[in-house]
Amino acid sequence: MNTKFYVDLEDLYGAHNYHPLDVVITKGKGVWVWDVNNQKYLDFLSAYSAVNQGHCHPTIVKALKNQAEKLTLTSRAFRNDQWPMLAKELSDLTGFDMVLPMNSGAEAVETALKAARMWGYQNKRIPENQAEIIVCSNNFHGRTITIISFTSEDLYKKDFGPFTPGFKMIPFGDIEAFEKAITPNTAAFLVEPIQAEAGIIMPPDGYLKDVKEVCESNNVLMIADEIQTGLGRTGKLFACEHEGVRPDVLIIGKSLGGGCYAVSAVLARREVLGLFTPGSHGSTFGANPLACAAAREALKVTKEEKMIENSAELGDYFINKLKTIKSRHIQEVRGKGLLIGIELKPEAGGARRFCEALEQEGLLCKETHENVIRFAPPLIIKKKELDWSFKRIKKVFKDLK
Ligand code: IF1
Repeated sequence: MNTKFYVDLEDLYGAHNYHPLDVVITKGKGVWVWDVNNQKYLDFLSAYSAVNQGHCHPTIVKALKNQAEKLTLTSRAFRNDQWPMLAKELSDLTGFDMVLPMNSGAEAVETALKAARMWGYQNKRIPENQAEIIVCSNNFHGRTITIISFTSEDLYKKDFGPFTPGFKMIPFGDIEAFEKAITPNTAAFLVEPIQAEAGIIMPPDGYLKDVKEVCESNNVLMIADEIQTGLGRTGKLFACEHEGVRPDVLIIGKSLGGGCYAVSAVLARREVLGLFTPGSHGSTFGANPLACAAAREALKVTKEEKMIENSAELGDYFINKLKTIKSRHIQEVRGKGLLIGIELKPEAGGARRFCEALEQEGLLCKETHENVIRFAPPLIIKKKELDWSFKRIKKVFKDLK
């Protein structure tokens, strides 16, 4: 079966809420994937950082298989023997007291927002239904109606109203705007330590530290969405650590499932997550044994195989190498660890054509917005594979007029 067969089938029966590159992948191993024509590509996106540990990581697959043959789903009506282990291991790894497990990233964000509002009412005595949560412009936190209620991107919200009230938007990186936006009814500030979807936007130095201080002095919770930046992507376990900051509430997802399964979680102190009572929140699949087995092994190999160190070291190496490319198309190369963006000049003709050219060279990347090419290979990538990729990137910048 060739590519066209699958593309036509997908376009006929599948909703068109995406515009994927026309490469039909059928197999993956480590940093490599193969399409239905047996063409081999290096995956330079890692499913938006959900495949940090590489495709079909052998011990994660093994953990999944073993668990699948034993027990897959109990719901939370009963207990299972995997969830308590994952909860403890996550707490040990991160230092947070408690964990609330969900499945998708958006669900975990929703959970964090609920936790923050509940904390606001019960702890801060905010009058009923008056809680405010501050967010940043150009944020990306998911696709539910509440989450798109506070997006600044029209495309994400057009025709999906009416929207959820209770959110206030300020510019990312502007600490004064944040201080000004706080009222006695402010429960929390929700922020990505690096705005990935917005184009790998880094905040000014010291921003997260200032945010944490302002939160503390105003009794406002700092919620960090590390769904994409967490678990090693930026060269630290969490991107907030680059500034020595521990948020009050931390949201993780994506590669928590080891690229095999949808697993997300909210982590916080007992004072916050301890407010949930039976019936106040839940999910049929949250903390299911398969998810927990995958996540446990995903965390284990992330640590044991030194993926975080690799991300820091090779990220630095690669960013510096990319900066040596001399091209009139390039505005800026920026990033942390293996979360890297090349911003093109407005007149470069858009990032999409560069991604299509890179695909021809065997490198799968994705544009973000008009003008940024995003590079986010699995964290297990080796120096020689980055050198291989660099050659192709350099060639594409030379070839494209
Ligand atoms: C898509 C983007 C990346 C996220 C942060 C929450 C979520 C995401 C910081 C929601 C999800 C994904 C969603 C996916 C594409 C991808 C994405 F371009 F859309 F923004 F990675 F940059 N917080 N990001 O990055 O997690 O519910 O999807 O599990 O929507 O196509 P989810």
